[in-house]
Amino acid sequence: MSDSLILVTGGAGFIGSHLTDALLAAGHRVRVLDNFSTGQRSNLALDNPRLEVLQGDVADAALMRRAVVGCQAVAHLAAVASVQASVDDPVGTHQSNFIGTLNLCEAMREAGVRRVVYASSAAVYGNNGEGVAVGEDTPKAPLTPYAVDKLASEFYLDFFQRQHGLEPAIFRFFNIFGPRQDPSSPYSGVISIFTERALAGKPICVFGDGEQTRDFFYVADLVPLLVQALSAAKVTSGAVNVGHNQSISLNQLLAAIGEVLGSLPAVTHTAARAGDIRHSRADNSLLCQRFQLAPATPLQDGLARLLGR
Ligand code: NAD
Ligand code: UD2
Repeated sequence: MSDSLILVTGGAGFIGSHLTDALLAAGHRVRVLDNFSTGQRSNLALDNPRLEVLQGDVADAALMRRAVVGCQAVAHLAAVASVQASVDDPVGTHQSNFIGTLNLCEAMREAGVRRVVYASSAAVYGNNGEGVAVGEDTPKAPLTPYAVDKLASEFYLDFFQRQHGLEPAIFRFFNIFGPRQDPSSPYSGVISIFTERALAGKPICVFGDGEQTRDFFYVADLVPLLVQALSAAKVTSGAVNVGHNQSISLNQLLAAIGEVLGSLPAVTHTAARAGDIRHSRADNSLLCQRFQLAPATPLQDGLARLLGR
């Protein structure tokens, strides 16, 4: 399928733009559909003749019908990725995070496009499985509109698979990090915030004692998994966690940033975020079983690339 056309919704965003680069490098044609709410044109190789950009909204059903025409497969990454934004505006984010998925399913059914890779989230587990490696069968506890829409999207993809032969490959991302992750909101990924502030010599604020842990996953390790799912001969139903089954505390993260840069700005501590998950780690045995997982980029190396060292 090397020169086939792939639709990447949210392709101008952090993860979507890395996927788009990889697909173009592999010889594919890529159609990016993005409303540029958080995505940037500067993330895209706009001079590549194999790249087509559609500016618009996944909530626009007619646009979605046009967007899938001629596509071999779709990577559906467009979403309001901020959990806090979904809490502040559940109705608005629902248009992007749920109606967008439903529009895509209908458009794919009509056009006879089957394969779709979907970006779900560890948020579907809520606080369940906290402190252990969370397996995919862990009872779901979506605690925010963001998580509810992700889980509902998963269920709809499953329905379209059973009813209409759609081929969804659903990934539940844990904490992805790397270049192009937008650090501008207080709710941006912690690594994007800490590294931006460290580079600028601005104080870093840790919420709580810094002993909370996350399973950080470098974006360049994620992209080949998405590419495999787009092109595999068949997909197996059921969502798959994306993590390394490794716990890194924020204090360890800060030490690693300090090592890469040679120094750190002042680090202050404030109250832990209300409802913050203390420990989040993926059981990734299903991921390892279903996909070729290259050795993890060590945190230090990912940080060095992000920090331009
Ligand atoms: P991002 O904000 O950089 O990318 C999202 C992209 O979608 C942006 O380019 C944005 O402009 C676009 N978009 C948003 N709403 C849209 C709409 N209604 N119509 C068209 N385009 C729209 O975020 P990201 O971190 O790259 O996230 C990509 C996907 O992965 C999202 O679905 C997110 O929920 C999911 N995810 C990310 C993480 C993570 O750690 N980054 C974790 C779990 C899940
Ligand atoms: C991540 C995802 C979220 C959802 C959730 C599911 C991101 C940005 N968020 O939330 O979408 O999928 O996982 O469980 O990927 N922190 C600080 N200082 C800061 C910013 C953050 O101490 O300036 C702390 C924060 O309180 C938390 C940790 O860093 O303990 C990680 O925060 P995060 O927002 O990067 O990610 P998380 O796991 O809360």
